[in-house]
Amino acid sequence: MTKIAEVKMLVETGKAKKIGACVQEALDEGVKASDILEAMIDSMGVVGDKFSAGDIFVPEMLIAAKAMSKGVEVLKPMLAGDGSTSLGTCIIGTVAGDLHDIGKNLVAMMIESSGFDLVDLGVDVPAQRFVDAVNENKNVVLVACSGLLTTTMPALKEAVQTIKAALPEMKVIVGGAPVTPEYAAEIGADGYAPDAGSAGVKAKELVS
Ligand code: B12
Repeated sequence: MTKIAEVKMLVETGKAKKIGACVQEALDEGVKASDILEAMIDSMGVVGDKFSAGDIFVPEMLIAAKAMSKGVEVLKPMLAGDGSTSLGTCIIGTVAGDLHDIGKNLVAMMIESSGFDLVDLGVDVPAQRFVDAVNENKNVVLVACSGLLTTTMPALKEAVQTIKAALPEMKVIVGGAPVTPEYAAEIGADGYAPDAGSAGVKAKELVS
């Protein structure tokens, strides 16, 4: 089995203890960090499909997520930039009712590496908390909201509308698997990106 296939298998079977070493071995063999990340994201798709099909349940999704996070920890130094410049502060969080954070964490990493200072509010963030965080932190230029469930898309809308009502000039970027560019525009967000790499690029575009 190739190292990358092994990494995928370790994510799908949720082997958090073994994955760090395996990711490191893949890197040592010359596999690119971005290819390893892509393979792990693919694996989370496989996990989601198995969940939809009723072959696995929430605990298995959770251990797969833990394994993915451990793998990302090893890749982080290769994927993130040096953060030496600052375009301002970005507040990020997953909206109320939603506990998914892997995608949000990857987006946070790429926005940070695009030159922003980052304040991560975590998951299940009430709309007003985004506004409070803008007021509590210095030089906030962007708020990024993540939503992974169709049932939390209304919470995404509430977050954007609460931010815009309190802070009309603040730029807001949204994303997450069920979010489309059309939905982002409809709820009044300034930007949308489908993945972490393009989130970094879009974030920069929005504030320049
Ligand atoms: C892992 C996982 C979990 C874990 C989460 C652990 C964690 N720490 O994150 C746990 C077990 C907690 C979980 C719980 C649930 N989950 Co879940 N979960 C997943 C799974 C398998 C992977 C998600 C993931 O990490 N993907 C990998 C990352 C890298 O991708 P991503 O999140 O999409 O992020 C990328 C983009 O969307 C984008 N992006 C994300 N955020 C943002 C933000 C901005 C600003 C931008 C620009 C871009 C952006 O960039 C990211 C990086 O490239 C998905 C299946 C799937 N295919 O996604 C289901 C999935 C999302 N879950 C689902 C469900 C149903 C649930 C539960 C309701 C199950 C239950 N019955 O309890 C609960 C809900 C709990 C809650 N209240 O949130 C469904 C959602 C269906 C739907 N359409 O609403 C999915 C799709 C599974 C399925 N096929 O049915 N889950």
